[in-house]
Amino acid sequence: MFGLFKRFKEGLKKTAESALGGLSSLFGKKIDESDIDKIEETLYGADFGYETTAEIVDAIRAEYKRNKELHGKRAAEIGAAVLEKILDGAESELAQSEGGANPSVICLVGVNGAGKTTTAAKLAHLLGANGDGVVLGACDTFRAAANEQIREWAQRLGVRLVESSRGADSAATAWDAWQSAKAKGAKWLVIDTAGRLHTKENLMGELAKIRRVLAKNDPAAPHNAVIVLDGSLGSNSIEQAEAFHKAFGLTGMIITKLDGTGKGGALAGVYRRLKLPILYVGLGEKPDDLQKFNVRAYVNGVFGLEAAND
Ligand SMILES: Nc1nc2c(ncn2[C@@H]2O[C@H](COP(=O)(O)OP(=O)(O)O)[C@@H](O)[C@H]2O)c(=O)[nH]1
Ligand SMILES: [Mg+2]
Repeated sequence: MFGLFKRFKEGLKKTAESALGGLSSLFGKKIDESDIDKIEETLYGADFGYETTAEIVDAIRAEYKRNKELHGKRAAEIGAAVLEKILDGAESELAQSEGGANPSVICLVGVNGAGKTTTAAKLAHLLGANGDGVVLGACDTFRAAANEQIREWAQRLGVRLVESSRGADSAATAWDAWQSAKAKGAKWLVIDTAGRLHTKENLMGELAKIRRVLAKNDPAAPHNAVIVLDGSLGSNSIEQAEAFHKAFGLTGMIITKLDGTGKGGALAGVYRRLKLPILYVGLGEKPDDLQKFNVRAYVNGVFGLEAAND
């Protein structure tokens, strides 16, 4: 566990700054009404949304009513407890194939630039770190640069890659990738797909085809249908996630770029609405910056609190 809280705290620095409007600067002293108003305003600014902001601030206000000596740090702890409860159930493990006879498939979907390809590579690296076999399927067959980008990652991280020529049928590539993973006895198959607008029906249809082809190999595949969301897009990601969920039947989410944004609060809004587990979060651009989502570490990072065991 060592280092996990620190990693989240580091990655969530910008959100913590905008969420708290410097609440951590109030840690050592008593707060007043205007501080609470400021906390409310800044929680909106970090894209926590109306409901979550209201619940957090109501709890702080209620305590302030009872105790006018309320310190900033205690207020942060109260807020953290509320947020932790909102995110109850958000942690989860990747689903695995029954009995492990077939590769466990993770299919990453989402709009362009969300971080799918980077995340596919990081995830393959992470899953392979303990010796499990991993195959990466390059099913973004639209863009010329797509293959090069994922190939570069695969070479750098030493991950086995199955790709096809540009313009090839992405579902056919998914088929090849599954066959290769099966033949190699790989435990995991991570499939990267082309970015698509959730409003384009034909592209959404292509995802359905990838699913059908995978299911011919293994009716349970893909075991994980995961949307990759750009965490810096704030509340816009809710609409995206809903559309993909409707078209593709998502099982989980990965939220990227939490390090690059002050809007890391949107994660709570997406979870509230979709109630899909947040499997991993992206806290930077390095391979090790993809981290398993941990509610306590996220919440403490947001509220600038230290973890007892870190
Ligand atoms: N700072 C930061 N950048 C990220 C993260 N994840 C992805 N990126 C960057 O986001 C950009 C788009 O990523 P890419 O994987 O190509 O997105 P795709 O179009 O969905 O495949 C790239 O420049 C990535 O380096 C993250 O967690 N943090
Ligand atoms: Mg890509």
